[in-house]
Amino acid sequence: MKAIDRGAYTIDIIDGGNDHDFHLSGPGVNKSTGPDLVFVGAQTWNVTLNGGFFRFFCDPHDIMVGDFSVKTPPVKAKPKKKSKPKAKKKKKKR
Ligand SMILES: [Cu+2]
Repeated sequence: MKAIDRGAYTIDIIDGGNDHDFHLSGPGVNKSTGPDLVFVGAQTWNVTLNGGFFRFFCDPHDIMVGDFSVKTPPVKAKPKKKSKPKAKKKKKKR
C-alpha cells in the first residue's frame, strides 16, 4: 500500500461517468463527487489528511477501489525538563 506524508492536499478528480462517483473515506474525511452518481466533470478538493488508512472507491461498483495510508508521526515522549536554578544576576554596585 502506498503511504504518503500527512498534510494538506489538493485532489483533482475527473468523474467521467453518470453511473459512477469518486468517494474518499478515512479518518476525518468522507467525501464523494455526489451520492446521486449523475455528476460528470471535474472537481477539485482541498483535504487535510492527518494520518490513517484511506479508501477511495465508486459506491455502486465494488471493483473500482483503491487505498493508501497517511503516515502518522511517531509519538515522541516528551523529554523531562530538568529545572536548573538560574544563576542570579549580581547587582552591580555603583
Ligand atoms: Cu463505478
